[in-house]
Amino acid sequence: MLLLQFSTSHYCRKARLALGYKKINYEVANLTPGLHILKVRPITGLTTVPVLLPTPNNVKSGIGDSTRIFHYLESHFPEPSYTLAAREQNRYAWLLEDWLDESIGTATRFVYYHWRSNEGKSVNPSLSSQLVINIVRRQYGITPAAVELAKKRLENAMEVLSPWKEKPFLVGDSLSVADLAAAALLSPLALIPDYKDNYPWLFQRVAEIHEQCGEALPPGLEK
Ligand SMILES: N[C@@H](CCC(=O)N[C@@H](CS)C(=O)NCC(=O)O)C(=O)O
Repeated sequence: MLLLQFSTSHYCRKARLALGYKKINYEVANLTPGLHILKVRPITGLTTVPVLLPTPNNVKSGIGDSTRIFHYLESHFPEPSYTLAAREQNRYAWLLEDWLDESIGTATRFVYYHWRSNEGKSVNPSLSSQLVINIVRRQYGITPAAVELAKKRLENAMEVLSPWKEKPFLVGDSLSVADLAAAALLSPLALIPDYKDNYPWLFQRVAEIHEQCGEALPPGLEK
């Protein structure tokens, strides 16, 4: 199995968490942002990574979008499962997964890249890094006004994710797609002191899930 990815993408991290949770052997191919389109569009019709190739020499098997990758893995590698036994709970876990993917992962991206080009510039002040960050900001329309809206969405997300304060699972009594998606899509915030200091419970769960999935901890949480 081969995962086409950007090494720093939180959506690719989301796919890796699912692969790791299910203890599947896989290789990664790190693509160059921009040029990646030449590789992935003919396979999936999309311009985004991650893309999973269950059979690397048959590109027709390619699966684009991390949510579709979750579904594919659950149907082909059922154990260990991230489907919840109670149907209502499982439905809610997938709803959270979709919201995390479509709304919160994007909000994280806005807040993270804005921070990297301002207070967080010292993470990598090199011209090449700042150039890439500026290209990303322009590509996604990361303006100060949009960043403010993203911060509000993240504030609301902390309320929705508050079950993590009391127990290791967002829904029900076992790990679900909601836990995997949240652990990946909020992980870039671990580098931002305001988030790291205000939401210690969040990053404790993010770290626990990474450990359970055999995935290296994200920047800001390494030991
Ligand atoms: N909903 C998609 C989002 C994936 C996504 O936004 N990937 C970004 C990297 S973090 C990407 O490939 N961007 C490049 C582009 O849009 O051209 C998923 O879950 O796979």
